[in-house]
Amino acid sequence: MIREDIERLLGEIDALKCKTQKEVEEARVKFLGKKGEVTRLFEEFRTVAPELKREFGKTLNELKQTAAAKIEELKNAVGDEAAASAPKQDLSMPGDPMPLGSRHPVSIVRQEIVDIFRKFGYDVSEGPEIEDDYHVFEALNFPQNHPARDMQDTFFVSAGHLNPLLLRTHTSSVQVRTMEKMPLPIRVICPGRVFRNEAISARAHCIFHQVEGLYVDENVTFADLKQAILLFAREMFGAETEIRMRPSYFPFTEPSAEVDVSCNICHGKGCNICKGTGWLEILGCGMVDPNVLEASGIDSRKYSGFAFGMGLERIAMLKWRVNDLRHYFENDMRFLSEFSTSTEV
Ligand code: 2U9
Repeated sequence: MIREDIERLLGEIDALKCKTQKEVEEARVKFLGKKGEVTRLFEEFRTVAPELKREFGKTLNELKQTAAAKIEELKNAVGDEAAASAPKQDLSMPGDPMPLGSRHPVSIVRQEIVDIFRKFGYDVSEGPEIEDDYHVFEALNFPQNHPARDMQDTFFVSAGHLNPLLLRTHTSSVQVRTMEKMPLPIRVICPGRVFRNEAISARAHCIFHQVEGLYVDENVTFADLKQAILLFAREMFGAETEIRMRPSYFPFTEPSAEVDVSCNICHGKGCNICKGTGWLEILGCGMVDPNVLEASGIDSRKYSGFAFGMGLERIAMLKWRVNDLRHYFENDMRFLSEFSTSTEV
């Protein structure tokens, strides 16, 4: 009885054909599953007379191995059939092109300014956005009662002690750190993000970007400052550009000035960008106050310096005639994709 069953099953297994993985699995269950035919024969084997056990044991094991091998063979073959019937792919076809992004207008302007000053021999330095009161205010000659030191104007990270931590309100702190650790002469520009506690509007934001510059050496004069700013303005806004300086006040420079460039839209005739004046304000500057040099350990009788600072959003607004500062922070793709330039990678 068991002998006939083994022979019948060997014939069935040999003739087995499957088209799908599902059919292979059904065949596996039929022969080798817990209640499958081969498994059932192993149970029947227990009742075989002892003198026949050796012979049947061997053939039963062979049957099990044959079934397992056949199932494995079918599993692989059916897999191949599925792959063969899959749609043909041409792997040499070019991929779908990915649209190139464009650089943010503030990054474009920063890069232009950095490139100009590098050409003039300036190093570039960056520093921490979370700073201490000393490097943002104290070392820069801000009096104790200056409004910038107020919670209304500055974001404090920690308060209640002598040198609280705060979000820097200008990148001048990077120049202070440069003066503390670098040998003279110093020629450095410091691009970076700054924070002021301002209500957000078309003309003000609580975050913006600056590039500040500092030059300290023996015999640095206001004439050097004026020439540096003129050369910068002509590189940045065109060779015909003129500058004018108006007296101003900053705690860290004396004397101080605000700088306008001639309007390159109306060339002095007066337009709505320059509000009919023929001039556009682009930066502030001045001779570094001797107190500021001394605070960082520089002898103000031997050395002098000039410094300047500009807001990048403002320069970008003039360059592309953007009328609302908030566009720079909203990441609206319709706005950002206007600024593709040849400098992109
Ligand atoms: C040191 C000494 C002096 C940096 C300067 C300005 C003038 C200035 C404003 C422009 C527009 C800030 O972004 S803005 O609001 N900046 O007018 N900044 S002089 O003077 C320094 C810096 C560092 C050690």
